[in-house]
Amino acid sequence: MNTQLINKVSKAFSTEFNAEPLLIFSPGRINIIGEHTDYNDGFVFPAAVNKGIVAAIQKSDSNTSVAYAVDKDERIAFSLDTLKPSAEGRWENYVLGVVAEIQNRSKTIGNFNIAFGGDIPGGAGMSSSAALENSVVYGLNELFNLGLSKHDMILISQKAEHNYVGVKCGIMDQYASMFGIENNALLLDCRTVTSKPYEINFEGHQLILINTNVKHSLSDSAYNDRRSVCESISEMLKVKALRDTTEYDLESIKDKVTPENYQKALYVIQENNRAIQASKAIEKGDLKTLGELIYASHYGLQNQYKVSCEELDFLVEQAKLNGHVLGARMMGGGFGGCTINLIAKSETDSFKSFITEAYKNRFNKDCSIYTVELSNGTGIIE
Ligand code: GAF
Repeated sequence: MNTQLINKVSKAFSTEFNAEPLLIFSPGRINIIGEHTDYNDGFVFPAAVNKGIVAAIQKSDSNTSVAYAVDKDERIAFSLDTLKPSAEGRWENYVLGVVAEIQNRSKTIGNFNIAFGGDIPGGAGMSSSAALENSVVYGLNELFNLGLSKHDMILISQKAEHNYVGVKCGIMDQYASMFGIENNALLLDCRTVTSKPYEINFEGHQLILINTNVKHSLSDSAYNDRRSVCESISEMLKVKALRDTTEYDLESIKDKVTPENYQKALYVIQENNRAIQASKAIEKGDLKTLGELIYASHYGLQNQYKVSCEELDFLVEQAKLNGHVLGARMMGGGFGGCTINLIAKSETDSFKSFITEAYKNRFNKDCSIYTVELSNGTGIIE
């Protein structure tokens, strides 16, 4: 865990509020495969990582509550009786949304102060938002003895994102961040919201992330748009979600949907199958197949689901050409953020130099490269 970050947030809280806080760590996540399948009730394969949000929280005697974003040095005071979303794109919506959703469940909380900071690069697609939401709900549950289960908490976080942030996200990010297990990825069934852990120990290989350091602005509206396309096709097929259908069934309505939307639904069906196949490949230690599935996922996201961008495509194309990367793909919602790469450990250093230079030459911009450890989910920092 990042002790520097913990000390920074803890100190900022004490200085700001003159009290001793409860400290929570809530991780970000990676996703090996299964992208845009979660809101289709399908399978995803995420893992919590050792980067995330540290929140310091404590009850307050005041008649307002205060949230302090340490990294931005911004604070807001709010009344628990008159909650409403702030302007679009504001960080406080993640906090206010969680409080509002707790109240919607007829749970009572008193005033509180919270300070938080993080070490997930903004826009990296590693879900700092779910980490923040989870840290808030977890902290409030502890402070006010709300009796919420971890499942209740992730549903509250997800609803906060829907209703206060305006992104109709699935459950993957909140789940991975809350339920992560050290050294494991979780094959999550987003219908039953239950998962099976897989120990990740790739013989001689590792996962690395390459951040494009771009975040194209259409991402939130495009996300909601994809979700409604999937829902309308499910309706046409008279199924609850695309998880319940097959390529064969989809073919039967081919002339009733646009070619673009047909491809989007086809992508979801295929990606859902890839996530399951990937879990089998991992079980068998078949990294070659896993890598091929990862590349196929990217091509689907790029050409069928159309949520990639030039920078992500470039990184994947270069990884493929390089020959030592078994699999690479964009990760998360898309339109920027990171690629995830399955690479031979012995080749990592030379690949890093190669891709750094190639990216700089192509976009006149730096990419950033991270290795992450798979870690436990949201919890109290002792
Ligand atoms: C974002 C969402 F928050 C997730 O629910 C998921 O849909 C992901 O995009 C795409 O797989 O991270």
